[in-house]
Amino acid sequence: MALRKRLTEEDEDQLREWLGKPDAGFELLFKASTQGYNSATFHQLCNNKGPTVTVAYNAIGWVFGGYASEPWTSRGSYVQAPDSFLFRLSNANKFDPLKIPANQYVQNCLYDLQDRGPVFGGGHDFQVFTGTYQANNGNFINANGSSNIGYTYGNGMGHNVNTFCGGNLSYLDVEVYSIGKREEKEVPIEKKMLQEGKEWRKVQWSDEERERLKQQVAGYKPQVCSSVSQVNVLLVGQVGSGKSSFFNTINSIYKGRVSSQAMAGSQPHSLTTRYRTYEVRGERHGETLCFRLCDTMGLEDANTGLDLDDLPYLLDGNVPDRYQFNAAVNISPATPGFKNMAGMKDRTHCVALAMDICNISVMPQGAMDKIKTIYNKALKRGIPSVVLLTKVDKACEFVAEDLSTVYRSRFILEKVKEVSEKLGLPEYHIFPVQNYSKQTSLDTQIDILALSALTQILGFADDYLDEHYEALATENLQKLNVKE
Ligand SMILES: Nc1nc2c(ncn2[C@@H]2O[C@H](COP(=O)(O)OP(=O)(O)OP(=O)(O)O)[C@@H](O)[C@H]2O)c(=O)[nH]1
Ligand SMILES: [Mg+2]
Repeated sequence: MALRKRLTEEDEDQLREWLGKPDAGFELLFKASTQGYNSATFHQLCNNKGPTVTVAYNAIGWVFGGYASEPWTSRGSYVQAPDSFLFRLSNANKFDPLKIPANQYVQNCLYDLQDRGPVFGGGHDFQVFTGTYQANNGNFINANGSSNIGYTYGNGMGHNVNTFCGGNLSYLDVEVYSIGKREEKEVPIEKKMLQEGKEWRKVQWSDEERERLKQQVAGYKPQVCSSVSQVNVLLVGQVGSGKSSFFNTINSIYKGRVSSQAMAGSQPHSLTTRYRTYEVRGERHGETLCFRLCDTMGLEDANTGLDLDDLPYLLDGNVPDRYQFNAAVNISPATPGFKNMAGMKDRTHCVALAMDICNISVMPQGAMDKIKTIYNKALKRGIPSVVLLTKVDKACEFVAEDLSTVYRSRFILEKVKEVSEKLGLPEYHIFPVQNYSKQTSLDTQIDILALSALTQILGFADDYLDEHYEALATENLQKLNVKE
């Protein structure tokens, strides 16, 4: 069974620095908490392995130990190893790391006896343990360790058992590492970034750009026909994918504060149970902007959630605002408020499929199939679809810290490609976004990303109107109503 290292990456870096070996790797040879505080086992596993590092972890969270520049071999004597040193690594008290060199009686640097664990120094400056104690598996153990700094190590430097290990030799663990070549670790894709300047989409991250996009969206008017004064964007997607939050994000931008008009939150079942056709008011004159964001109940795996049989009516604009979704009864012309005479102005002009970026790869096939079905139903009507890839802040640490790195993230790029492939949707219809979720004030970068997505959505809605100009002119919608 592979032993699990307790030594942190940060502490390894510190040891590399002290050793002057940036390429040093630390291979765990012996771990007392699982193999026992057993001197014979220590020698069996650590003898003749070259220089070693012994690291102790005590009951008050201090990490300390010694570097043996010569190998252990059970010589039965002291060993001259002047490059050896004792050390204290970062610890619970956040002291600076400390290196205590061998500066006196260097012929006594190591005491290499078969019936003792590692012993450093002629005064037994640090005797890690002696004899045999059982494995303590995460409990603390007093294994007869002792420390008497200042004989071989740190002579005249003022160090003692308190500065070395907080005066505590009750161990959580003791580990011994050999020093080899550092393994090239595979960097997980979540941490891979493209170089600056190599973004896969170009965005200007400035207040001016936010303002420009904001004005562009506020000034948007459907191009083709005066009968459509607002385009309808249908938000659909799995429960919790961020549909309502996307509306809240756009609404916040124009309200000038983080707003939560649409209920958003994490629940096993959809928090949104009513169909809502949200409008957004412009900041300056309070005029209604020329789009509606139509929020729906979330898709679920089983027979709950949005029923795909209701979808044609949503696409065709038959469903009244505030319609209460009902798992037991599908929408039909008998539904109260059903808009029988739905015209071009009522229809969906663009479908926005909200998908949580962290779920893409683990999404059950059934859920992906539902999204595909929605996309295909829209496609049959000629309605364009986009994907809002939400929660990008949860996908990568560096994106969480600085959203302007979103187009340098390989992980996000990979997800865009994955979604594009799974749905058969071009990549330029897929928009990574971060919705307001925990922020209390507006954020330029969040706004730029959301507004960029929205300007594209409005453009696609215009394309749809352009394409169906003829039907629009005659309101001959019959051929557009596929009802499937
Ligand atoms: N960190 C983060 N959280 C988000 C983001 N978008 C949404 N959330 C959170 O995810 C949860 C679900 O968001 P909602 O907007 O309610 O999702 P929904 O798709 O409307 O869900 P239902 O109405 O239940 O189907 C909420 O707790 C949001 O705050 C995002 O981009 N980043
Ligand atoms: Mg919702």
